[in-house]
Amino acid sequence: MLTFRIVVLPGDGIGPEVVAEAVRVLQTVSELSSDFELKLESHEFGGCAIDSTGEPLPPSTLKACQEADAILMGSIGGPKWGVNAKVRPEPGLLALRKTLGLYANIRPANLASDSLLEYSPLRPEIAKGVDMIVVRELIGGVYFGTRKEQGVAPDEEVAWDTMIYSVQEVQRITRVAAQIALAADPPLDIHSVDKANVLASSRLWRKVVTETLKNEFPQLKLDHQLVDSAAMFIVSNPKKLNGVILTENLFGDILSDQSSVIPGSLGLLPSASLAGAPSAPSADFKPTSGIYEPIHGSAPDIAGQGIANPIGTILSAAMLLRYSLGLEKPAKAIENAVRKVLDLPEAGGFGLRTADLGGNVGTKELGNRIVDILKTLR
Ligand code: NAD
Ligand code: IPM
Ligand code: K
Ligand code: MN
Repeated sequence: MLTFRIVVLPGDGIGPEVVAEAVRVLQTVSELSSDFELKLESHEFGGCAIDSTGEPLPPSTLKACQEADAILMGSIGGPKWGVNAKVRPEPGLLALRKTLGLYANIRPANLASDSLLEYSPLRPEIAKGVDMIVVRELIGGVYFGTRKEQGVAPDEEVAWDTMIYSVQEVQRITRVAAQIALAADPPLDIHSVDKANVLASSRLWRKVVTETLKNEFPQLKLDHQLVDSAAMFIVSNPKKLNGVILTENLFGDILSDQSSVIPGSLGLLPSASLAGAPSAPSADFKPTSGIYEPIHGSAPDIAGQGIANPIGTILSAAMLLRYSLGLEKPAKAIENAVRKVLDLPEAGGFGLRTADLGGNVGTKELGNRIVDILKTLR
């Protein structure tokens, strides 16, 4: 029997609420299997860690993450540790990603079920058939370039951030995008998104993406989009961007939240942050650790009410099983259980939904139903 160590970082706001449901889902697949066992342990991270230890990423949490087979995270941050606070949670997340070398952030955006078409703010014919994967560079760009805060002197009137990319950083994320594209049959198209009409770092990006794909993956189809018009296409004609959207850190952050309007809620979308391309679920699977989290934040506006949508976190747990543990079967089972819960002929024929999708079931109830369905899907 294989034993895996999973570090759980619930975080702040709705983080602990949505993570609790994903943890129950993982415990359920662990109990249902005689092939593997998941050992889950929670650690403090983010605002809650600032409150108890003075820092967002305590050394004990970092150490546990470094030793884990995979990390399941909720979300960090909130008004209590807002942009003017001396110590903030967000730098802790950037430090964790950087220390673990997680440069590849994979954010699939598609409809978990066609029954969600009813609730997409886009017209059904626009939303149906959208299947995009945002591959976001995660530990470079303007997030990590040198920056200067505005000083305390009254006449100090500047602050700055630097967007910087090296050839090697662009090459490695391009290779991840290419391997994801090639893992599909037929291979996916790659849409590289930049702002090469203005930014020097984007001109380097475009050149390196073009050369890397031409030299190493000539079979793949590549086009370049400027980020402003790509943002427009995501809500007007998203299928134009079906395939892999390959982009830098900040653009990927923004475009992935935007792409969540297609299935109807930010609460639905999962992510994986990895130190390389995901390994194929096959005999030559190579284990790699990573952080798995919904793409949304701590949602202070609804925290504590028990109404957050746990599906993004539950689908992140499925990605964890697939990419870090090589467990394709339970990953699929979780995805099927999510689809089934959305398709249930209840609540007026629209399936079970949390409030963000126009429904009235709570976080726990939705989690319960997903767990119940999972138990029938062996
Ligand atoms: P947010 O993603 O927390 O929320 C944006 C909107 O989406 C809110 O109206 C919220 O209620 C809704 N929403 C988000 N997740 C939902 C869910 N699961 N179910 C239902 N509705 C959901 O963005 P924000 O309010 O701009 O940021 C709040 C805090 O979260 C900030 O401190 C930010 O830095 C942090 N944040 C953390 C992460 C992370 O931990 N990786 C990601 C994004 C934002
Ligand atoms: C995300 C978040 C983070 C980011 C913040 C909280 C640092 O928005 O995970 O998408 O910008 O990467
Ligand atoms: K998150
Ligand atoms: Mn974000």
